[in-house]
Amino acid sequence: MHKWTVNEAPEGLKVLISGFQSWSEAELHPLTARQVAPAHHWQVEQGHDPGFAPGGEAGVWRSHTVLALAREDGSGWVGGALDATRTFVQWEARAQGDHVTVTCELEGPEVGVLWEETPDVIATLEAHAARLGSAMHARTPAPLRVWCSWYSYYRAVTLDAMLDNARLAREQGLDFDVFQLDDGFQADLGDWELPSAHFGGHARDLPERLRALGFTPGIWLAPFLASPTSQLFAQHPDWMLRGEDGRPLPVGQNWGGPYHALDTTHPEVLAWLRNLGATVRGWGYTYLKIDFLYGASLPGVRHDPSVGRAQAYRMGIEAFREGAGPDAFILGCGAPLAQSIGVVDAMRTGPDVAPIWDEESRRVWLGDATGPSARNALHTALSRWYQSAWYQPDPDVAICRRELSMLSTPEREAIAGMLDVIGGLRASSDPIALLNAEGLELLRRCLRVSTPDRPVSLSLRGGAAVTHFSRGEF
Ligand code: 9PG
Repeated sequence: MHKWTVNEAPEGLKVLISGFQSWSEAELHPLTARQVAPAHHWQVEQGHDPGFAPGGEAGVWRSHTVLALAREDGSGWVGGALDATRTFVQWEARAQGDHVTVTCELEGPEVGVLWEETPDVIATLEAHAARLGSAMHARTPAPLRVWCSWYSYYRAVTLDAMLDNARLAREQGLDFDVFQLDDGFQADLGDWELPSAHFGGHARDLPERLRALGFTPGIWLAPFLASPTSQLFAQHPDWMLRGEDGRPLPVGQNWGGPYHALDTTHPEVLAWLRNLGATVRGWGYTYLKIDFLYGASLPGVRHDPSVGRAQAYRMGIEAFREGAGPDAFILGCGAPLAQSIGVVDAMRTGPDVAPIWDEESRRVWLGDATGPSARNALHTALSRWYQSAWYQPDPDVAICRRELSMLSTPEREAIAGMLDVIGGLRASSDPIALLNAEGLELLRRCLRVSTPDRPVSLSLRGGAAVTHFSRGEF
């Protein structure tokens, strides 16, 4: 463990944190405030690191890979790491009377860590992020413009809905590069090759038809998950990550119940993952959104106990990449962030957007800022601006429709502004037929690719911390 003392009154400092995985909170906060800690264990598994969960004590802040302390004038301290391939780098800042104690724990092989005082926190954090990105051979291809089925059709997506939207997008001259099928086409979690009853076809029937319309076919998978009702689970119960009691570990609650994760230290699991990557490529998909990746990185009992959990995770995504091929465009989601550098092309850097601005009851009263909402998505992705050196950031979809949405015009505009500032992937899920002239105009604006902006200051206002970007405030 590394330890430093910052001789500075905690009251004048802000802390910038970035949580474990895509959906975990990243935000600027007053150091003396309390980091939210989730009330339910399933919220810990799905949005936080159970091995390094937020403490929930006032003045104690936990962050993965990087952590910064900032004074009002923009000076302060930045912590970073020189490598995170097989190691979780876990930072904690603790306000203690007239000073702050900062610690950094490494879970996995030893890597270099840096703790630097700086006149310019923003520039130093960017420099740390850039150094880590180049050390880990970050892939940062050109950003893509993606239509994704999730945020309007959810699990009820059909083959016909995909094709109808692709045709309409073409007719309207909307500049999407990719049409991506999300969750709902498959019979069960893990049984990717069996279609669901409602989908109206097989996922392999889609790519050729999308290509004929001029779009790159994309598909969603949760390659590390298996539902207890799946054939995968029935056939290979020994492939699951286990608890101390020897039973397959539940790694979250969704799809109507608990689900399990594959043990990516098992050689048969790695072979199965390679085969899965190759199979969906064989169906004609070259854009692969791989989701719920955190499952393979949770604490648990593994086939090879000598492999740490960060390394186990890395072995899993590397196996999938090998099968998919070097030219597939891979978007990670629900994924440990820095440990994915060099394997993924793009990464979701926040929780899901939803057609509501804020779910305050979950965020404030249940202590969980990882839930779907426009507010959470926007705050989190903006607070990770420097991660554009690690992969192409995906701040999630714009919502331009007025129907099936509780967002006001300024809220829809705020999401559009955030996409512009982040300059990463551009995505939408709006059914094209629901867009009126104003919606189409906003969507066209959201699909215009920009270069990432830099924040101009990290400051405190009325007790709340805000990150100011040069092209707008959120
Ligand atoms: C498909 C979706 C979409 C979406 C992903 C991810 O904690 N949860 O229960 C939880 C459920 C869904 C979710 C995130 C968290 O969304 O981010 O884009 O692909 O899966 O199921």
